[in-house]
Amino acid sequence: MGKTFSKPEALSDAHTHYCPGCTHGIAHRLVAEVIDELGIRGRTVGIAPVGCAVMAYNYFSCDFQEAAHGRAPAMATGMKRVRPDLMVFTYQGDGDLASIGMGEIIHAANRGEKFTTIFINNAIYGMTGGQMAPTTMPGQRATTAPMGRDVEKTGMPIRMCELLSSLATPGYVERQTLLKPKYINKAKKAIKKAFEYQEANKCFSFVELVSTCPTNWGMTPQDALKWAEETLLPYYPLGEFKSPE
Ligand SMILES: Cc1ncc(C[n+]2csc(CCOP(=O)(O)OP(=O)(O)O)c2C)c(N)n1
Ligand code: SF4
Repeated sequence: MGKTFSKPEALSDAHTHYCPGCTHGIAHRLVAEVIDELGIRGRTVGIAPVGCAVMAYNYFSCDFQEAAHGRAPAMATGMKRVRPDLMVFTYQGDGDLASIGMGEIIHAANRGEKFTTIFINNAIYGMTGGQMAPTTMPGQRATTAPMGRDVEKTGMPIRMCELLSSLATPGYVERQTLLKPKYINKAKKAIKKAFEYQEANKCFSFVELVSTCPTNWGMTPQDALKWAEETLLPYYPLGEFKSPE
């Protein structure tokens, strides 16, 4: 009997620690499928964030490094400059990338560093228990905003794709989501494109994936998908924001 479904080689046999309904696992799988399809596992290095994906190095079966909080783009810069033959990607949450590491990502993108960033936007700090992130929606409750995000005091949520695509340096910037199969297919295409631009030595490449955190949103996995589609997608529109072509 033919095999119709299997685990990508670029994923290890480890069971993940992600909560039920969390989309980190889907994002891992898509990245691993792309690594397999491009045949680059032996020369790919991932850089894990601080956040729920901190143990990504256990879940992928390619080389991995762990960066200090928000510093993955700096580590990727060094690695890619010293070994341009490697395929280097960072995998970062919104607290890690858009708050603590905001300076790192803006400057790496503006320098046009030729690595790929996978940005998981779940509108909250997941690992540490649901604090407000720069991406938290107006009125969305967080442990540090128990009455909901007050935009008078904290400003509006930061849209990373819009921000990065405003830089004059050429780059590839796309936002997709993992909320439904139809979106997941598009997310994989974007991830593949990002790796292909890196392989062609074209530009910095950035894929944002609008994701869920049912645990810290205080929702069931089903309600989290619905809430994200109704609330996050109108504010975080999907599509390609910038391409080097
Ligand atoms: C400099 C620094 N600040 C804060 C922390 C604590 N910390 C660890 S994980 C985390 C939240 C990460 O959230 P996010 O990046 O959104 O990823 P998620 O867990 O949601 O996937 C924080 C604040 C830290 N380790 N180092
Ligand atoms: S806390 Fe949120 S982001 Fe972290 S594993 Fe659980 S659902 Fe996923």
